[in-house]
Amino acid sequence: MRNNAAMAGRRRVAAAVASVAIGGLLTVAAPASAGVGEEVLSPASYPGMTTFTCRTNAITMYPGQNTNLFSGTKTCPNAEKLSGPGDVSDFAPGSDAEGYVTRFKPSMVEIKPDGSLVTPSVWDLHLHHVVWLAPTGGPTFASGEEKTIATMPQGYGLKVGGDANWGLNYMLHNLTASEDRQVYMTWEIDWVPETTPERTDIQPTTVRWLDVAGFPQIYPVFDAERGFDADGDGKFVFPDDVPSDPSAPGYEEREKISNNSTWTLSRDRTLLFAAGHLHPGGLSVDLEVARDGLDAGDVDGDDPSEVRKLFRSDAKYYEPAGAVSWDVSMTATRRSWRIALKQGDTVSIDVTYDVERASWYESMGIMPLSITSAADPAARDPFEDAAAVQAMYDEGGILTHGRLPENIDAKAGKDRDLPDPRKLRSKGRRVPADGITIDSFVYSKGGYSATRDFPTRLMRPPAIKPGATVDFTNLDALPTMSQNEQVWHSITSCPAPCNRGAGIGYPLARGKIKFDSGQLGFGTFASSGVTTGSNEYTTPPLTKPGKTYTYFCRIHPFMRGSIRVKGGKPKKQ
Ligand SMILES: [Cu+2]
Repeated sequence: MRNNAAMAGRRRVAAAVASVAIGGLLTVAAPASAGVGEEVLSPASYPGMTTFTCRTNAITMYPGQNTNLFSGTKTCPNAEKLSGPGDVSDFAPGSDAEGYVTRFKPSMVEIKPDGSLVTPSVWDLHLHHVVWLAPTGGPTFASGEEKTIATMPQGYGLKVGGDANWGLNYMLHNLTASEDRQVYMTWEIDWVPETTPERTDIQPTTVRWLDVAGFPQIYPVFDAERGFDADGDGKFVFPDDVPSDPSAPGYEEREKISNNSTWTLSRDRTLLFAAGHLHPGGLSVDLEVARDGLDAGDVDGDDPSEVRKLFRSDAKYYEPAGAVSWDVSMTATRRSWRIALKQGDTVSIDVTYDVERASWYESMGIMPLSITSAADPAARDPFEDAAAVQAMYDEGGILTHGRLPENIDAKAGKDRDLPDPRKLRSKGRRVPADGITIDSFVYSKGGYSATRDFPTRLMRPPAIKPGATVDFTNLDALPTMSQNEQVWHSITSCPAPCNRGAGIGYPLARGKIKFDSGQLGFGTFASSGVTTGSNEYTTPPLTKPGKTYTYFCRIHPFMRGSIRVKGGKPKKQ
């Protein structure tokens, strides 16, 4: 069954190599505050409100892991009080206490060998996504790297039992080959206990989850690639820009479009809070509503006068390079934002990616809406009071927190003093007849790690004839291995020299010839959509004589390789 005793040994070597890349783990320092004068959303407050931290039990991070997993949790496991009059007994096993969650702040910490807790950097370990599935069913709170804080407006909260059972869907990501590390997923909540008689100062909310690429996909992603912008504006809007012509670029994304990007209301509702989630390259998540009127059509939104914009959740990128990293916060709706909708209205979202600078694979576009059935006098109807709703839209959103030190992509693009692969001699090296393998986080031949002092002789590009394709086999993921033992890698083209430090913002997927293998491996259950279900991949033809093509692994971006096209006549296609 396990053929990986030797594999584990080889991994340890790779881990040693990778530890060079991840040296200086504790270097994160900047405060997690908003910039000077930067406005952030303030939480509501109530008599009896208490702030707790909650966390999972320890979760082991495997070398290179990127699995999509499910488990159970509670409202506030391992609760500790931070402030307020309450106590942790509300969350004890068997507790029949009920209350309202009015603020939810997610994160993840690493348990260091000395027991201290450190929030890991995004280029090392990251919380790629976590979704809390409410006891009543359905996704409710969620987080990606941007760690948006869900804060309900004054007068509203999610009502739940203190000892209620929740589900947890999480994808934690180890960008390195390091082993034997453990993390907690953490969440801080503002908790307002229910009283007898019941409180009148707070109304229950529910969450409606909008997802452009969700159900039936369990791993709700699509690709936003260079060239998908049919109008050449550098932006790809999903799902609106997905072509219906099978020959047009991006048509293959059509099958990823989910009905969950829209929601038709079965009764009147008020929208209270919204914030978008997207990935690097993403610019905004947009929310609008359609109401059918007295026009010829019978489809919601078939007449522009029947559509109103409700909110744009903007990605605020802090790093100078812009929309290429996880150094981002999302705007949420302001406290005054209240939208009254009617039965039959259809709300929908779309997400916009910048596809001019790079291709963005496995991208998301999600916006959970907090809603209530209670009548709110401050709510405005987008059709009966269009000016008021337009004003809310024009005012724009507000951040829920400032720049997070752990999201600063400190390693990306740093000079590692590696030679330019284009300038290295091949010295008679050829791509082997059976192709290039990936073994212990290294592409052989011509593979290198973006670490200082990587041996130049190993970096020499192997050669192929013009127009040839190259086969890759990922030996770190064999069908005989369990999911935790596998390491999924991609082969993704990057522009030469592709020899600088690894991070989310470097390298970028924008090689001269566009290719990406997807994650090579054999994921099971919720991870089956994460991998390609194969550990083999063949590149498109590499055409230009004299050119050196570079590539990297999107999952472990310190992994690089190059191939040179050399000699011979171009191969007939
Ligand atoms: Cu990899």
